[in-house]
Amino acid sequence: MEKDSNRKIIHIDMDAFYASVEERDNPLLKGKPLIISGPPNSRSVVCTCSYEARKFGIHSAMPASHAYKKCPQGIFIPPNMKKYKEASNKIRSIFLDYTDLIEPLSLDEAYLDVTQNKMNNPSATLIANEIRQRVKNELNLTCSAGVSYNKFIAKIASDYNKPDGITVVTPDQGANFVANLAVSKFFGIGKKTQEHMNTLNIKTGSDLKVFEMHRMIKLFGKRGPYFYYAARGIDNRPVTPNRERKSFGREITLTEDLLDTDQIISLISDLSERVSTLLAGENKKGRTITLKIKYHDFINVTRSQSFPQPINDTEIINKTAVNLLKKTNAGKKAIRLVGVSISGFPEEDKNWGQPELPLE
Ligand code: TTP
Ligand code: MG
Repeated sequence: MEKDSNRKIIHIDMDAFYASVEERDNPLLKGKPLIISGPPNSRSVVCTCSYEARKFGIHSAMPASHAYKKCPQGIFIPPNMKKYKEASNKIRSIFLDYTDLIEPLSLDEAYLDVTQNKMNNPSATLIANEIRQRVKNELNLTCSAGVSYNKFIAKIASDYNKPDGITVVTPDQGANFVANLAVSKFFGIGKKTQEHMNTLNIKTGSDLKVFEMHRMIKLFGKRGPYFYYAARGIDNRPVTPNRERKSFGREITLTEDLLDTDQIISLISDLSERVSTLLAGENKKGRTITLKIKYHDFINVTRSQSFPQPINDTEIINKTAVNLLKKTNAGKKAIRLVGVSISGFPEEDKNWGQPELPLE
């Protein structure tokens, strides 16, 4: 595979998105530890929290009750998806001034391919800065940007100078950037693969790079080629606008294994809401709901249900996913990941070809 370094890819990710929208709309909240979740005495989980709250060790997907223990003076506010969706649409319309090649990953995150762009601006860095400035001026929110020649590096770069920062990795710097990268940052490397790599003494991109393709495949199976190329700073996946996606899904990896069914149901409700928001944004309906569970021992199961008519309703997605949960051993066996997705779009393009990177 040729190293495709001619592209210009920007990854944009909003800073503490839901929390920042709430702070913006109520300045009294500014600088306070703000937690977006249901009440702390409920089974709810944290959607996100302000950077101030992160200082107390609070993070996404943590039970709200834990967040309360860590920071009793925290301000707990329930999510208002309509507001976040509205902000997300406005951000998207800013992106559209530059390119139609936009691949949203969630309400607050997207890849943009600006190799060719509507401004005829040859500098992706200037475009990224302009977008950041416009998001600030027009939405009164901050975001962070990663600019590079592929999606893999752009996404990692956007996290480097968070919040309100930008990181540029040029094609010349790519190999070095990846060489110094902890393998945990690679897409699709979870705890289990990390442990496997640890036993092989692989800690960074440069440790990974020593393996030839055949060895990589022997060690990591079908994900071998991805690791082989990623370690060399190569990722030729195109920026794929959503209409070409065959499924929309969201999943949460838990920091601690979870046995409590009520808490899993609460996570499913959060995920269903996010999946349905994604669908609404793309004006899509799907026929098949899939629940994915990964148990503490890393065994994955998926359970699906299909409907005669395509749907997009949050309640139906949620109810279906919760019903599917009963067909798993969750509640008996602790889990470490839960995911909800929808597929089976009527207008699906059967020739859709580019596979996503393999997930663990
Ligand atoms: P993130 O981009 O992961 O987080 P963030 O924007 O809040 O913070 P950061 O500055 O680190 O980017 O997710 C975007 C939004 O998605 C987040 O504001 C809330 C929502 N979300 C959930 O509801 N549950 C989750 O488990 C996660 C990870 C995010
Ligand atoms: Mg974000």
